Amino acid sequence: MDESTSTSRSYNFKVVLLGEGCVGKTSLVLRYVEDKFNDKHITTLQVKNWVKELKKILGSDICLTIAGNKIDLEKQRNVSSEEAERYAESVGASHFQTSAKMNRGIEEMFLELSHRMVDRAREAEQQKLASGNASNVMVVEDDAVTSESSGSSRCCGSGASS
Ligand SMILES: Nc1nc2c(ncn2[C@@H]2O[C@H](COP(=O)(O)OP(=O)(O)O)[C@@H](O)[C@H]2O)c(=O)[nH]1
Ligand SMILES: [Mg+2]
Repeated sequence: MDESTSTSRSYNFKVVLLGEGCVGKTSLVLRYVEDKFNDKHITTLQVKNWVKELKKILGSDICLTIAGNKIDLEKQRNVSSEEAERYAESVGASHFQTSAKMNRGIEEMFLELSHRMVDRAREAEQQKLASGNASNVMVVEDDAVTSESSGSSRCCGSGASS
């Protein structure tokens, strides 16, 4: 069987968890990867406007999931699930309610995310094949040196003029 159509094909994806400090990012990963929960907090960087930033850097070629964590603390809820749902939809993200402490929603969240990432990777492969691009050909642009020193004229202008 052709490797690209085989179901045993494996992919590697990078998953980034963003959010304010103390929301439970580390706890979600710890629960998912090691099935553990720790009450102690390990400080990590605060990230503001994260969806905007992420899209600015990576474009729209990303799979977004929003986790409303700590649902075991429902009484202290700050954002209604309707509001969270609406926001998620507006940025094209999936939305899950989770609890790293009680182990709720985490398996489902990462599974759904994995499915979307694999689907997207397959689509990208199909498009590549359809457009006739050989996937093992890498295009290297080498005009960076000339454009660096010549200011406004980008190419062909730095040598002798005829
Ligand atoms: N009650 C409750 N506490 C949680 C949950 N997830 C994380 N925490 C606690 O929230 C604090 C911050 O968690 P942490 O994973 O370090 O947050 P991070 O800064 O986003 O990585 C820690 O004290 C965790 O024990 C949860 O689902 N429920
Ligand atoms: Mg952390």
